[in-house]
Amino acid sequence: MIDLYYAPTPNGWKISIMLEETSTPYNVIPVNLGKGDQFKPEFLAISPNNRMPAIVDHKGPDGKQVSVFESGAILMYLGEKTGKFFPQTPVEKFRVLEWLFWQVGGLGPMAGQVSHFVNYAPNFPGDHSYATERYKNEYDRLLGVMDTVLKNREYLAGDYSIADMAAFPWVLMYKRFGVNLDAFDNLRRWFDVIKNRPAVRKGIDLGKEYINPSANQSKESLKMMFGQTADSIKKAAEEKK
Ligand SMILES: N[C@@H](CCC(=O)N[C@@H](CS)C(=O)NCC(=O)O)C(=O)O
Repeated sequence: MIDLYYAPTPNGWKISIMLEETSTPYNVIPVNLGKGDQFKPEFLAISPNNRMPAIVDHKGPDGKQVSVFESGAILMYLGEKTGKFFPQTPVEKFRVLEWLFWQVGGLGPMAGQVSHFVNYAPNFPGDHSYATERYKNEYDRLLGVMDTVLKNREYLAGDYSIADMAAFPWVLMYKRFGVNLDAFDNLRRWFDVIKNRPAVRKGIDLGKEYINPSANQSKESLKMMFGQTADSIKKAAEEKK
């Protein structure tokens, strides 16, 4: 059995989708980010970056327990464990890895910044227009990269793979970022096909009941999420002991 440390956000959905796609049995351990569960010492022992998702596989390689943090690493782990959606032949494997790394190093962080400046920064004083525009443009550029590639391929790396599962949740959020997909016909086709996969729908629905938008915008939550420093994490972890 796999324990999934989870909150219903794009990074969490990548893993719930993969677990559903591969019919892997799992047990959800909710991580309430607005309440600071990510600073609990027992969580930091698994995920030292105080971010979810993370997993613990009680029957890892050689039957031993293993934990994995970082969504890209978790997708690779599950792909290797199940033998699904992550081809192991050299050329196909690196096609998938190109797009997986593109997502975890580019699309995810840039979309995360769009989300921050569109949805959260207005709670803080100052003019955020330069940063908002900068990240919206970069998100748009990255959507354009996908659209171009998807002109000649059904999925990012050829066949449906962990690379698509990584990218999809960050496209799913486009409306919340004040963006539309009108200029991207190929991306739209890809998006609609993936959105209608039953396992994707199940993965995205996981933990819907934990979403509490007003709690996310409370003063305490905002400070918890966006006021983090090395020192504040140490203090929060001490308090959670
Ligand atoms: N690079 C990480 C990013 C994970 C991440 O940013 N998770 C967010 C939620 S989407 C989180 O746990 N935030 C907690 C916090 O900011 O304290 C991954 O891909 O797993």
